[in-house]
Amino acid sequence: MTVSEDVTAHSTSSHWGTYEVLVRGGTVVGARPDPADPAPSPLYANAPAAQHHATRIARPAVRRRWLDNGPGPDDRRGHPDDEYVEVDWATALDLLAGELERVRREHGNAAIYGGSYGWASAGRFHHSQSQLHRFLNTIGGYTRTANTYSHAAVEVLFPHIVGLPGAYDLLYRPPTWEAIAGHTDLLVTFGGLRVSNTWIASGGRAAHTAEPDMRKAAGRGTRFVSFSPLRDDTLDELDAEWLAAAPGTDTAILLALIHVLFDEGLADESFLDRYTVGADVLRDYVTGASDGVAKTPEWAAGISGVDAATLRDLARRMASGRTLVNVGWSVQRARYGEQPLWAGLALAACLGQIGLPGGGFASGYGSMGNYGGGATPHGLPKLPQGSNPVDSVVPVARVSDTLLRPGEPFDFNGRRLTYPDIRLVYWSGGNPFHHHQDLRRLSRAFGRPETVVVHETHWTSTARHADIVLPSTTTLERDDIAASRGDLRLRVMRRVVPAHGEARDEYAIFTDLARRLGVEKAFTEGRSTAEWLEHIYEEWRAGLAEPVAPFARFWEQGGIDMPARHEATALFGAFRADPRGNPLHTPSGRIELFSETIAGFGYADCPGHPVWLDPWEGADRDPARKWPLVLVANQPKGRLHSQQDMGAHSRSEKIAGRAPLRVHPQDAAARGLSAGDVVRVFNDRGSCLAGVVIEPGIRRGVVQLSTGAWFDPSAPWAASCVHGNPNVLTDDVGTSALSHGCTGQLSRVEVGRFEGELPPVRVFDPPRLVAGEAPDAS
Ligand SMILES: Nc1nc2c(c(=O)[nH]1)N[C@H]1C(S)=C(S)[C@@H](COP(=O)(O)OP(=O)(O)OC[C@H]3O[C@@H](n4cnc5c(=O)[nH]c(N)nc54)[C@H](O)[C@@H]3O)O[C@H]1N2
Ligand SMILES: Nc1nc2c(c(=O)[nH]1)N[C@H]1C(S)=C(S)[C@@H](COP(=O)(O)OP(=O)(O)OC[C@H]3O[C@@H](n4cnc5c(=O)[nH]c(N)nc54)[C@H](O)[C@@H]3O)O[C@H]1N2
Ligand SMILES: [Mo]
Repeated sequence: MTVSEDVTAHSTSSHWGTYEVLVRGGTVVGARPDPADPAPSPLYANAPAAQHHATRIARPAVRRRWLDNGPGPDDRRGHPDDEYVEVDWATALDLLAGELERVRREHGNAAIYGGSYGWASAGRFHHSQSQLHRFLNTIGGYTRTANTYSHAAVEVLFPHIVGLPGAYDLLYRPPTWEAIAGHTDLLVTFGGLRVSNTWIASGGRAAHTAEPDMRKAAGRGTRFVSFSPLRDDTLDELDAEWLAAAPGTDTAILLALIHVLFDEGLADESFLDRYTVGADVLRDYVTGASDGVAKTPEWAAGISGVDAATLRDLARRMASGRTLVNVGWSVQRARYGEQPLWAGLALAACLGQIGLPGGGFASGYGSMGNYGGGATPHGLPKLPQGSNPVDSVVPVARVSDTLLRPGEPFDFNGRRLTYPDIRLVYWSGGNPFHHHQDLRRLSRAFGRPETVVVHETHWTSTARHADIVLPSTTTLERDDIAASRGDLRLRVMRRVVPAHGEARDEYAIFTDLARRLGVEKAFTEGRSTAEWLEHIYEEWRAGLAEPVAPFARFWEQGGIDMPARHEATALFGAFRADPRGNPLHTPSGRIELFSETIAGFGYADCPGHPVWLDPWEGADRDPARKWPLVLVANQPKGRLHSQQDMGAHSRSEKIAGRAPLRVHPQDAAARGLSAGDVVRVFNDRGSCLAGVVIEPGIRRGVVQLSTGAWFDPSAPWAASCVHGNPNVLTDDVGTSALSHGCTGQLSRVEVGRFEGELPPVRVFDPPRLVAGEAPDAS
């Protein structure tokens, strides 16, 4: 569409939704929301600066030290002054193919760490991880990773206690917002309903519907209670009751609510008898019969800071109408993160409304844009990844342990596994130097392998830890198909600008590598990109019950509306209607409030029923140095994770170029801090700089620094990260031996004004690049 004489507008798609980019002469000069989106996310405004930024990778590059010394451990990986030699594609791919060949021959395919966790970009075909996994499977497999950073505890715990597919239904087919508006009297959420998080859905959503849906539910009379350290975790218009509990104490609150239900005869005993096992164990625990500690509201008040009368009253209100309990993903992204999930399900079971429309338990409202947006009975077009012949797996958030502890055994979900001996790390479409905990430890871990390979669009901190860096195109530079799970529309994403520098599509890169390794045909199946797009679409279309347009028409039209959507059935409705005929796939066929399986694992950090475990005990409660503030490292509202951090919208939130740190006025006053000050946030693990924002709507004693500022270790005398990445402060420990989920949400810190000369942020400058000659073959 022509906007002015020389500017055209093009629709594109991203994890933060569809939007339009404005292009002049092959350059993105602007962006604007999709006019059809009822509540567009402001993140589109990051695209223009990011697309042509100085940190775009223009040519393949090889770390000087790796070129000179050959493969091997190197503690200098990630050093801000390291030099990269730019080489041509043939040279880079020859080097990489030779190295993959060597590692496979000398150490076997399990020595390749190929999990490559990360969000990459929207697009069903050029999806980085699918491309990488398909390629690695074609050459004999790799060490993969299990589960996600988002909600590993949900993924591992729920199959035990509600079975499969119940656990998937809980994640992907919860009550719709429409069902909530129609049936739910009270939605009690732990971890808020953060609107900025609903801007995101993996693969992008055709329209942002969560915020208008929340408003609609409020308008139809649904009341909201939000347990959260941040007031703005719920939209003002919801008029939610904000209960600013101490972070990490949700389980104590949930147990106290259960205590009231048992104590006052409000628990639905017939539901517990008919649909659950272990209610007696749970009762003995909350009343204190089994451990001498009654989990009363007074007990929980002492732990959480929410007063007992409020909790008692809330339990009664929950029992008096249709109630939905939501435990947001953030709450499980902390030590013992399985417990609030299990306790939340147990509370919903005691209320007896699981399986009723708009009632029961959920985990994900306010965490992702498509949660509650309805489900579709069919999947999405996708690139087949083949199968991995190597049986080597590690929990995704144990990446540093994997690299630092080869050969060491560890427990994981009832299995005893051993960390593989990784020689080559291959990452494409993720930024572990944004996403993982204790980044200084991760940096040491990345010093261990012999070779690190990264495909990236930009010189992220992860790319700067790599020996071989290959430039990938962005979504604006290639044709693709976009949609997220449960989406309303499958969209065409057309290429709108030429590739930056010599950047290439992942598919082209892997095709050339596969050719060098003698497996081109197996990788490509003889198809070009255009043929693959048509193929995956037609494969998908063939599986649909209703007819949709053939590929040519889909492409021509720019998209199709998604066929048949599921009837809004209640989650676990069939089980409720006939528990014998439709048992859950758990050992008992019921909801397990006590799990013999989990108890049998013998994990002190995740016993056989929900329990209160203090997340700080033995962790950050160093008696000698009590860190007084709890740091909440939640999702950034200015961008998706670390993506497009140099974009206009993301930068507009920074203070003196640093990530914003929100501080309660009294905590600020106690430290002599004012708005706009640059501070050092620190603990035993590291420190980062940040800019102060005074925020009355935060629980006292809590500070908030969202994730995703690009990790900048260029001035270690000032701070481990001068830009404000909270993962220099977080503890690299899993939720428990059950799921080993990410615990990055919470840590303990102190904050003080930064004194001295403020070091510049250097991470938005490219690294030292020199033009290379092809290395000699010797
Ligand atoms: N402290 C703390 N840490 C956390 C969390 C937390 O709550 N607290 N949350 C965690 C969660 S839930 C998640 S999901 C993770 C997210 O962590 P990541 O998913 O790793 O973060 P992203 O910044 O999205 O990284 C994606 C990378 O892919 C690159 N990319 C984009 N398109 C392409 C492409 O086409 N090809 C290639 N090769 N690369 C591309 C981008 O430039 C970017 O660097 O962070 C986790 N980390
Ligand atoms: N804009 C934007 N949206 C995103 C993302 C992004 O990077 N940017 N990332 C996406 C991804 S990959 C994921 S997995 C989801 C994650 O979705 P969530 O995990 O739900 O999101 P968070 O923002 O990490 O946390 C939500 C809120 O939980 C509260 N909270 C933290 N700790 C506690 C606690 O102990 N108890 C209680 N009751 N509340 C607590 C915090 O105040 C925080 O704002 O977000 C998605 N949405
Ligand atoms: Mo996530």
